[in-house]
Amino acid sequence: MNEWWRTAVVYQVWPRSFQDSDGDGVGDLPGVLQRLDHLSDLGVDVVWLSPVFPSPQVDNGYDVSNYQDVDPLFGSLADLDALIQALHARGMRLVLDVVLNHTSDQHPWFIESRGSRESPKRDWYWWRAPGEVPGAEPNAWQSLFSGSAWQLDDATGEYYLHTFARQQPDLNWESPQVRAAMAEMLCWWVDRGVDGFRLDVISMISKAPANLLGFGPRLHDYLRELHEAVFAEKGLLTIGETPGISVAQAQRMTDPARRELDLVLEFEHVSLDQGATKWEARQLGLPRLKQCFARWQEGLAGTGWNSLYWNNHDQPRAVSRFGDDGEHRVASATTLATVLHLHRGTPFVFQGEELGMRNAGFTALADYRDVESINHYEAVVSAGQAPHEVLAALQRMSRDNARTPVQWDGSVHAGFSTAQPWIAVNQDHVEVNAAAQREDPQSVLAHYRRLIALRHDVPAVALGEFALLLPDHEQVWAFTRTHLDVQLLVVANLSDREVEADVPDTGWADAELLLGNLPGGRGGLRLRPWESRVLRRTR
Ligand code: TEU
Repeated sequence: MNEWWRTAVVYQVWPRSFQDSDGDGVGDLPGVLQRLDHLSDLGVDVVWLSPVFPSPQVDNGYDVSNYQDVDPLFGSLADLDALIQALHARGMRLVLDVVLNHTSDQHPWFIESRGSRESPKRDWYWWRAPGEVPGAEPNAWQSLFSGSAWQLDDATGEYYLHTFARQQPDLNWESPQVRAAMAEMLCWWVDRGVDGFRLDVISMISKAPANLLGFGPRLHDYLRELHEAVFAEKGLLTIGETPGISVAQAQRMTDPARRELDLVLEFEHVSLDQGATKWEARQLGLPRLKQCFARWQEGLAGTGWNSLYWNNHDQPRAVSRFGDDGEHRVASATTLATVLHLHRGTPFVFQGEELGMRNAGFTALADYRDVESINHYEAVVSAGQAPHEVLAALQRMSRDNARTPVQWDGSVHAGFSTAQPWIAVNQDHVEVNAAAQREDPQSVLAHYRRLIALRHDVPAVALGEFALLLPDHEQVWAFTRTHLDVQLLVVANLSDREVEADVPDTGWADAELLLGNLPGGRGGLRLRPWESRVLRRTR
């Protein structure tokens, strides 16, 4: 089996904020084409493109109204073909982000389905009669985007299920016709030349009675069916988004012998700083974070494969969340990157992460565009929570933190657009931008370039066995990677105080320094604030 993606690095483009080419303030596909040098200079192997399909854009394209075209907002099908070709010409691959769990309520399938109770597409979605109390929702399921997960539809007096916004009705995968339509659509894209798929909330396609997180009884059957019909023996990369997945489930889903998916995106490490919901803050603590990573490393060491990420379009910026985005912005962004990329698995870089971009810093509700954030604000403020508290939670956790335009240079719209962008550019773009970093060997960008090259050049980085050291240390993140006769030691200071990384075996003091994130320094295992080092020795 050709598991080429085990040594690859994936870069996520969220097109709305990547590069605008036509001056409407919204990023587009010709814009992505203009910026390919940035991606090849970085050295990434795969581009994951967030949805560009026709969509009312209620959830920025994760509400699809036609799976087989491109929204004019982003360009045309010809632009997408050109992007696939241009990436291939540079030795990169394209992974398309497809949303199979739900459609837009403007998709012709849903329009037909909602038309009458007798519609041939009625069972393509989840329609239910009102509950026992007249007019009441069929059950208490809550949408992940606030409020009930059931929406009463006046046309037929029944409710439909929507795990996300009410404009995103869930498809009923129990219908063989739905599964066939999806497989056919995916094959159409494979024939067009795409190299794989990121499958949005794929774990939700089989519903379980207990909750809305999915992982229902037929999930594995559905995945195997897709594998057989679409993925098998084509050398594609399949990445399943699976909120709430356990190590054991991930092992099953990514075991090559089971023929389901190549990778899954787990959520545990980005949930540790949350309470009952993402809006509630909880003390993180380094030991919990690194032990979580270690558990996933161990769990998928023999069978399956890990995905490694800090960021995507749904998460706040890593440097603001796990690092220090003030005085130590560069050092903490590069140390977070080192730690992540030196684990075993396939690393993901989200646009702007390679520049050390910070959270948006929005202070008013009017700054936000994200449906989840706005729904949350409205729901909890009308239930009595103080607006300033809600704004503080949004500032910390809103998905819009990741969605401000990529900062290409220090000009008025950061080189993203000639017009006012659809969402405000971060004020710090004057200082934090790609142009300022490109030629600077100490920049965050240069560090990402080195990390990606290291994965390609040093087999121990991609493949080596993992062992966590100092699991309870509050400041130091240390681990080894061992491959044949080569051993790497990663030591990182995740704090703003100097520290000695007292790893058990002292023989490391005079090992070769493969990569550091700060210039100069005393060498050895004494680490300055947010300093990290990768050492190599031969056994
Ligand atoms: O996200 C699914 C998901 O469960 C979360 O990432 C969720 O958006 C977040 O935790 C909310 O707090 C996927 C997409 O990545 C996201 O952008 C979409 O909004 C969502 O599915 C619906 O398609």
